[in-house]
Amino acid sequence: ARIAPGAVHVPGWLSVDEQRELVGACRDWARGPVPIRHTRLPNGGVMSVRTVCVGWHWQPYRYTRTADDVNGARVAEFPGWLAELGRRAVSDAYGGGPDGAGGPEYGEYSEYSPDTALVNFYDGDAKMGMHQDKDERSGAPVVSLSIGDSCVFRFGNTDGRGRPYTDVELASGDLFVFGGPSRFAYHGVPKVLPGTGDPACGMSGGRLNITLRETGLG
Ligand code: MD3
Ligand code: FE
Repeated sequence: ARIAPGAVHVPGWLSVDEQRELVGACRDWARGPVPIRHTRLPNGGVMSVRTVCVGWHWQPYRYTRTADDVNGARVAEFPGWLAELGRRAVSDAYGGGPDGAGGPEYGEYSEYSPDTALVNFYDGDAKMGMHQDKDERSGAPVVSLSIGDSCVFRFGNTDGRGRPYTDVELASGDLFVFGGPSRFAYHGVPKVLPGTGDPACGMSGGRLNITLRETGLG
């Protein structure tokens, strides 16, 4: 369903097998070369979610090749199969008939070439405050894949953290693509709904979110 121009939600996009394979890949990345960690914020706080990066290492407010805030190692290489998955995601969301955006008006999905993935793991009371993603030097869409427990995802506007916003429940296997005018909208995760995930998807608790992006860096 189209939530806003360029923002398309495709429930149940990933099969259970695909979810289990993605969880396995995320488990490998979480071990290293740069272990999963609570990102430190410039104001001294730490994020409640744990994050591991692939391709480029994200820290607020920049991307680096090496994790100078963790262990100095170079992050895992961004695999070709994950870029392929991203192209299929944008194509399905934007080309998918009357519910989708209905055409490649927000860029040619055949040229979508994500070079970084941010893997966020939510356990306990982890949440994410309203923010914009603007550390990328590219207006290409962001692809979001959810696995495990469902969450309330809050999709806002480009002016600020407050209303108007729309709350959408994201469940295991759901795809969300944010492009065009939605690319720089404020968004956040006010809560995760414990016990809602199917263990067959590979998560015994908590929520996993994988976002694919183009950094626009060489
Ligand atoms: C809308 N992650 O990693 S995914 C993030 O579920 C992030 O872990 C959330 O926000 C999560 O930055 C939300 C949905 C999402 C991701 C990126 C976006 C929505 C977006 C970028 C622009 C607009
Ligand atoms: Fe974000």
